[in-house]
Amino acid sequence: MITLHGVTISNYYNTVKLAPIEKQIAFEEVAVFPSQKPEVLKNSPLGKVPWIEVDGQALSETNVIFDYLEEIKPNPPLYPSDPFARAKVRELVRVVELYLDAPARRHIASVYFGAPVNPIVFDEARPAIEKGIAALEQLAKFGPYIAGDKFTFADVSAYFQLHFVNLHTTKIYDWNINDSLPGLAEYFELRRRRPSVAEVDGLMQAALTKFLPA
Ligand SMILES: N[C@@H](CCC(=O)N[C@@H](CS)C(=O)NCC(=O)O)C(=O)O
Repeated sequence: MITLHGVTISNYYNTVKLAPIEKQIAFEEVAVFPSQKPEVLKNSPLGKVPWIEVDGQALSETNVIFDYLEEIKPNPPLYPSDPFARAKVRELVRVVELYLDAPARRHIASVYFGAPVNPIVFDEARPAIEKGIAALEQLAKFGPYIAGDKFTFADVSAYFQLHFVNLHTTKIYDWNINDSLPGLAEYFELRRRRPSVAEVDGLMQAALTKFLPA
């Protein structure tokens, strides 16, 4: 049995949680916050969530967990079989993580914990997110899925990561990224109609409503 460790307010946690649901792999959840405590570090070397535990061994990093799940249960597939199409899905996952989630995340202390906005981060993060959005606009197919006509790991990743970016840009810049990327609002809407996404998203929204500062 796989156990998934992390918290419902974490976009990465929900991203990884969606994957076994989609692949119909049984798992259990263990609630744990990211931290530098030894009991977390021994499982997730940077103290981040999520990680999964399989037969007493821990595995961290979302895209690595995606690959592992695909290998242990190839069906239903969440990567295309064609090697180039598969690499394009990985490219989307990476662009969203490195060039959208990461710059938005610089505001996490303000958005999640109510800290004052750092003026340097305020000036630096927005242009970085704009670059990420331009990259995503070039790569996203919205056909209707983000990598084309099949639901893939790129959708598993994009839904929660982009939601997280929007939470930050809306709060810090009064900027809804749906207004900057044609097709994104419709994409969010469509994805929310997928039962697996609706289930995980509903739990995340409820947890965020309780957790986020007013
Ligand atoms: N690269 C990691 C990122 C995971 C991540 O940043 N998780 C956040 C929660 S959404 C976290 O644990 N943050 C605490 C920290 O960075 O110390 C992955 O792909 O899983």
